[in-house]
Amino acid sequence: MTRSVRMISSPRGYASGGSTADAPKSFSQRFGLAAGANGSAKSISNCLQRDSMGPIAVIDPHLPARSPTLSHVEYSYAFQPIVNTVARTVFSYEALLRGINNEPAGHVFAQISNQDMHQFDEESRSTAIAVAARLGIVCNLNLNFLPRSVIGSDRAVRTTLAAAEHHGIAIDRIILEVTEGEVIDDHIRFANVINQFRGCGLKVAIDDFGAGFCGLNLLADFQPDMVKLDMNLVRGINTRGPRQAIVRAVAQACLDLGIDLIVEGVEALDEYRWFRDEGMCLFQGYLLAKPAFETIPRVEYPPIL
Ligand SMILES: [Ca+2]
Repeated sequence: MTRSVRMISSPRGYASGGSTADAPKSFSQRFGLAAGANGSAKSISNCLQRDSMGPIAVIDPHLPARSPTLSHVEYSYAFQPIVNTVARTVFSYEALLRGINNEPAGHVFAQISNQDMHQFDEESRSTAIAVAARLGIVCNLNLNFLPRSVIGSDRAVRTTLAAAEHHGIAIDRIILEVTEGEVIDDHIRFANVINQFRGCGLKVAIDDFGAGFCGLNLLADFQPDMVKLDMNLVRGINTRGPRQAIVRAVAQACLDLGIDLIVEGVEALDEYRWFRDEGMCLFQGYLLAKPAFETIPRVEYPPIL
C-alpha cells in the first residue's frame, strides 16, 4: 500500500496530484486527495482585499511553486477531539502527525532534513485538511504549526487557508496552534501576519501554554482566541497547590481577556473534576478520547458533576 505525500505534492502545493495505478487502495484514493484543484480562493481573497493592507492573493500564481522534493516522506494523521463536557459536544479535532503505520510524529520528522522542514510543515497541513475533509469532520479543526513557520513568512498561513477552502472547510473552522515561542520571538510580526487572516475568521490557539518562560506576559502583547494549558500543569492538579494557584491565575486572565481556555492532556477523573469545579468546560486528553489513526474517535464523556 502506498500512502505518500507524493500524492499531494503538486506544484500547487496540494491536492492536484494523481493517484498511482499500482496503489488501488492508496492514501490519496481513500482520502480523496486525487481530486483536481478547483482553483477557488475567492472568499479568502475577497476577505483579504478588505484588509487595510490591500489585496492579498492566496494561491497560484501569486505563490511561487515549490518543487515536490518531499515525495519520499510517507505520513498520515490521527485525530483527537477537544470536547465541551458541559454541552457534551465535540468542539474541535486536533490533527496529529503520524507515520503511515501510526508511528509517532518523531518517526516522520526523522526522515526530513532541517532545510526541508518548513516546506514539509506547509505541505503536511494541507494533507491534514484533506484527510479531515474526507473523514467528514464538520466542527473545528486544530492544526499545528512548527515554531517560526508563521513569523518566517505568511505563506504558511496562506497555503493552509487555501487548502481549507479547496476542501470545502470554512476558514472560521480552522484553529492554528502555535507555541509560546512562536509568538514571543517577534510578537509584532506574528500579530501582523495573524491579524491579516483573522478578518477571514481564522482563529489562533497558544499551544502548551505555561511550558515556556513568558506565561501571562505573553497575553499582554498578543491575545489569542484560545489558550491550551500545558499538560504538565494539568497532571495531578487535584493534589498540587502551586499548580492550582498558577492555573487559577491563567484562567482569570483568560476570562478577563475573552480567551477560551482548553485543558490539555487530562487523563484522570480527579484532574477533570478539579477543573470542572473551577468552571472550565473545554478538555482534551486520554480521559475523553485517545488520538485515533485516520479515524474520528469515540468520546467517553465523564459523568456529569
Ligand atoms: Ca498541539
